[in-house]
Amino acid sequence: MLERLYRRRMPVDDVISAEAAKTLAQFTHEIRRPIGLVITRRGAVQDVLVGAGAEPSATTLTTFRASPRSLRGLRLIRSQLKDQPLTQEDLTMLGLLRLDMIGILAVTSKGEPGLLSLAHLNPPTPKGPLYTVLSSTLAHQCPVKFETFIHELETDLQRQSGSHALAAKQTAILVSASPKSKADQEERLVELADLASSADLTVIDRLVQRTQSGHHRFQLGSGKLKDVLMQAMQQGADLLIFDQDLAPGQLRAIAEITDLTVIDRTQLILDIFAQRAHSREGKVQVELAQLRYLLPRLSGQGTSLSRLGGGIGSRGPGETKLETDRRRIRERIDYLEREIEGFARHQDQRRSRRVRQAFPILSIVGYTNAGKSTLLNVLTKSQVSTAPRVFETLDTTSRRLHFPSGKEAILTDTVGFIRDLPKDLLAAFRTTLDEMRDADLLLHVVDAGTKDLDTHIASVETVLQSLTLDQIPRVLVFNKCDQLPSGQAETLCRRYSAIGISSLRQETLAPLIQHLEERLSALASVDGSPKKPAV
Ligand SMILES: Nc1nc2c(ncn2[C@@H]2O[C@H](COP(=O)(O)OP(=O)(O)OP(=O)(O)O)[C@@H](O)[C@H]2O)c(=O)[nH]1
Ligand SMILES: [Mg+2]
Repeated sequence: MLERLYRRRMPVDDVISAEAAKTLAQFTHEIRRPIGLVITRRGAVQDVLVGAGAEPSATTLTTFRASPRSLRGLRLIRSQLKDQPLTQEDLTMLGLLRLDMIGILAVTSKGEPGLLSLAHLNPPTPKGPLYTVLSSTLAHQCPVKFETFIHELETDLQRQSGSHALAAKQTAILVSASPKSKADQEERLVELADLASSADLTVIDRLVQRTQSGHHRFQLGSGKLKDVLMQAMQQGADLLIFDQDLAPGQLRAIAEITDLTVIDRTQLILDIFAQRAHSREGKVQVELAQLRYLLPRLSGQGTSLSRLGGGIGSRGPGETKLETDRRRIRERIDYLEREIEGFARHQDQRRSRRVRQAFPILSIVGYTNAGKSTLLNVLTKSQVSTAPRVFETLDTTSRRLHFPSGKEAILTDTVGFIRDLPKDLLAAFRTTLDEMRDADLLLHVVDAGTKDLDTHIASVETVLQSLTLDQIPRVLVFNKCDQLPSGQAETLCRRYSAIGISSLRQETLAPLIQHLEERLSALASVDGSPKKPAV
């Protein structure tokens, strides 16, 4: 019986043809249940959904994908036995699925088509309403010329997004949902915003939600999540970034209800690493971490693979490989692991060469953006790239350091740390981080001006411990002291037993250089190691 609904193609300018409305009303009357018609722009019925609970979803409609800048190309007209207006749920569905239109057709007690209520989305604006509800009319008197109408609406949508396109940057909304206090969460979002801008994204909004613990399905309640998604759509955001790690199941559940790209902090960090990796070793390590992250998140059918795998902009060395299936990903992981073992062997040879050179080794470690590379540059007159963004450096650089006394040492700079460093990334960067094992002394560089001084210090300590590098003697160096009010740097340094410097000002470095030389001499005389005669 329902086949009759499928067979007929409607004129493209009818929201629903008088004939289809009649058939729909008749069937609804007979089976006493609502029926939904999913209709394409060409007027064909793509799907018939029977029953009150039957709803289309982002995954069932994947043949028609929608972006924040376009509509889905499908409209939903649902019959209803009672004469009721469009509900909030209908309007949420309109927004989340980016349907061309949603409509409710009331069915009279005689089984004839009654009033038709329609709603459509508006072009995104920061404050304006997301949708417009049109006044109801009888189905055959509906004044909307559908094809013309939808063409104009899409033109408006694209014009709106034109301004975004000029900026050539993707836009993101940051979301935090956890039982922690709002203040704590907001503070973490400051760092997430740094990460986002470091990935070349423009952050257009931040949303914080204090949850009871245990929103297992979506990280936050489903009603709230839908609100957040609707806001994101309204503002024309390209992606939503959660500060909390999303479990594979959560990501899948979210992908069911929206086309919007939703990622978590870990994936953002992986994406930044992918953008920054230049050396072969760096690229391999990042790809390995990306694939390990991806593997448990494949949904099986692979439909959402491209949406999850590509990260923000489908960038990175793993990009094309991410389209392959699970087995091939496993093989690739094995292959990359072997390649990394090769790097490790090569590294051993490099190391033993350096040890033969018999210079003491100083390794700079610290939170990302603390000024590590700047310090290496100024101490060794080098030109390692520095930038006011996180994870500028991924590879290890070693340079000769000449002390005023004429003695020499090797100074190395490497990848920075961050709190909750993704464990896959830490594991993948083992070979890079292992270079620090040879250090005689670690220079722990801290941005003295940061508000989260203690968190930064503790995060670095945690990473050092997890790499079992915490046995190596350490010097705490407070950098960027030029940014502190006078006197404060001294107080801080005293409190933490640190040495204060500003890497941008050569003249502030003398005490540090002197301290390093003394420490190295002391170390050499303590262990009496013949391999470090230079100091
Ligand atoms: N005001 C001030 N800025 C500094 C100082 N040292 C470094 N910077 C700036 O801080 C930013 C980060 O410096 P980098 O040397 O790239 O930091 P990093 O620790 O190597 O960062 P990653 O490699 O990303 O982990 C750059 O914009 C530097 O110019 C300093 O002493 N004072
Ligand atoms: Mg650096």
